Amino acid sequence: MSKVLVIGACGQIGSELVLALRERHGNEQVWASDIRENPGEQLQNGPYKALDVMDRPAVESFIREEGFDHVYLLAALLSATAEKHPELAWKLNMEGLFTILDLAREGAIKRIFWPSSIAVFGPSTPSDNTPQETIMEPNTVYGISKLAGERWCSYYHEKHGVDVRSVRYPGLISHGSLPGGGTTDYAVDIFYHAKAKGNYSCFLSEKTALPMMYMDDAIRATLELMDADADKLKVRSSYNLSGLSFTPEEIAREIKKHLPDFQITYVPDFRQKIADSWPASIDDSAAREEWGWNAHFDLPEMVREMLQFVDEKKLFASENKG
Ligand code: AKB
Repeated sequence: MSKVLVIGACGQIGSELVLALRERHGNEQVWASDIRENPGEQLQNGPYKALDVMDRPAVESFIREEGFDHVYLLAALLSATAEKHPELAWKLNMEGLFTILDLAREGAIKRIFWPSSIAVFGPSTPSDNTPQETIMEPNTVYGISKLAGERWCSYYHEKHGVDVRSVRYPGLISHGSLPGGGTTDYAVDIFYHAKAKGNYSCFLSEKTALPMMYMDDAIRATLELMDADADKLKVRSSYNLSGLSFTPEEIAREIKKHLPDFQITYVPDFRQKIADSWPASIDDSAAREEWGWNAHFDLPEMVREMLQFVDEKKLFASENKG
């Protein structure tokens, strides 16, 4: 049984990953950590530490004191928020990574998971079935930080033998928590609005195809990669990962099969330009060949589950908070 730390545990991925890890390793073995003082109800079933990932001395002394086998470093500013706060995004997305890579180099952590994103690709990347290795010229702050992070992961692995593993997550769709600052958030938002109000004003245009994935698949991918034999893994930057690919128009059509009165309108904002710079679909054959990756959820199944489980009261609660 491994002792595990998840940094950024209160976010969209973290809140579900912690629960999955606690089921595997036991609640007491899996520490959740985030900048918030209190983790909220969902993560109360195990230990929690309030930590600012940019406070290197605090992170170092906590990890050295507790001693962790595996650290999942999820804290980051996503693409849309990062464009509004470029300096903070660069600082947050890079500093925590260096702290964790250095601790692993010194032997204080055995294995790291650090997420990259389809944002590492840019307008000059081939957009359909984007290969694992291709032109990478991201033009967003978030994408630049993720690409730099990938290069550092690969460097620490080659030079210092650090066992760091990563996937390039597509847009993630889940019902556990509301989205937070991404360009692909529309594909989560749409379900809350469909259930609560019967209509949705989409900030991307109807034909914008993007790679997406249902959270169950994303959690499984993360755990499978962390379980894989180290000698099978040839990619130590980050693996392409594919689940679904659809446009706002296509997901709206699927939702209408369940909610025939649902209406969608399109009012693209600054996030359209970010989305236009990203691939439409991803070739994940390296992940399939090297560690047996295979997505399970298709669009109809994902939409069915989301409409079943999304709690639209969360939307009203977040609107009332302002
Ligand atoms: C975002 O939209 O910023 C993220 C991502 C694709 O990494 N969901």
